Amino acid sequence: MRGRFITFEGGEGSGKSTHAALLAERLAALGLDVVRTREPGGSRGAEIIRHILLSGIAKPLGAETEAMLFAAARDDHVRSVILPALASGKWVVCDRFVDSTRVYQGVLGNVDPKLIRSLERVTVGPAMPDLTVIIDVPASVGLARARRRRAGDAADRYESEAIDFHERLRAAYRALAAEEPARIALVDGRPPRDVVAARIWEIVEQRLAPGRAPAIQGAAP
Ligand code: Z5A
Repeated sequence: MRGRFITFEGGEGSGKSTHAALLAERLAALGLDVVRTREPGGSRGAEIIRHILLSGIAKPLGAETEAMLFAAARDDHVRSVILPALASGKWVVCDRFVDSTRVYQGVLGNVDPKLIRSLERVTVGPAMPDLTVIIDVPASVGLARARRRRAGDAADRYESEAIDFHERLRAAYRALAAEEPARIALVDGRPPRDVVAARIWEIVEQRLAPGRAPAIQGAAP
């Protein structure tokens, strides 16, 4: 039986990595075999492209080229990690996926929606997420968390964008959630971590019933 595919989305510092890790642990505690991964990256080839993208050296080439680089990374990740895991019944929890391209390159970067859709068709194919959790926080909250976490290290290519960029990003994610309520759940990321984690777990239970999924033999009880 095919495993389930859950993605986390949201702005910088919203808590995606934190909650992807907590959810993966909780699913594993049920005896499910879970692969936790991220984008850009998650596979050998995609991690090389991640380095190029987050360093900012591709920014002068324009949003269209960046969209194609994210797509190239996704193609490698989907084929070499996500689809094989799902096919063997594993659950996959991924920090960012296709909605990041829709929002960052599509909405914020003004890349032609036709190109975004074509890239999606080629790279995602049958790997559309069963559930996407968008963690919603005001830009000021997310950026403050990200700043605290990096404690003096340099801001990356996206964190150094102006606050207005991050507010537009938030609005674009909220619009996506309204467009696709069957796949996407919007979760308020402002409360304390355990409150947000409990809300996410409630959504996962309601929509995907992990307790009734067959555990993979040999996985932890
Ligand atoms: N990108 C793109 O443009 N197009 C694409 O197709 C894809 C990506 C796939 C990846 O950056 C960048 O690539 C991303 C979009 C672009 N850029 N941005 N922005 P990344 O992977 O380096 O960074 P990120 O994805 O933005 O993640 P992040 O900055 O690491 O944030 P996060 O994962 O959402 O947050 P976190 O690490 O879980 O939490 C941040 C801190 O807040 C941390 O210290 C936590 O302990 C704390 N935290 C978490 N939750 C709470 C609560 N509830 N209360 C208080 N503190 C909390």
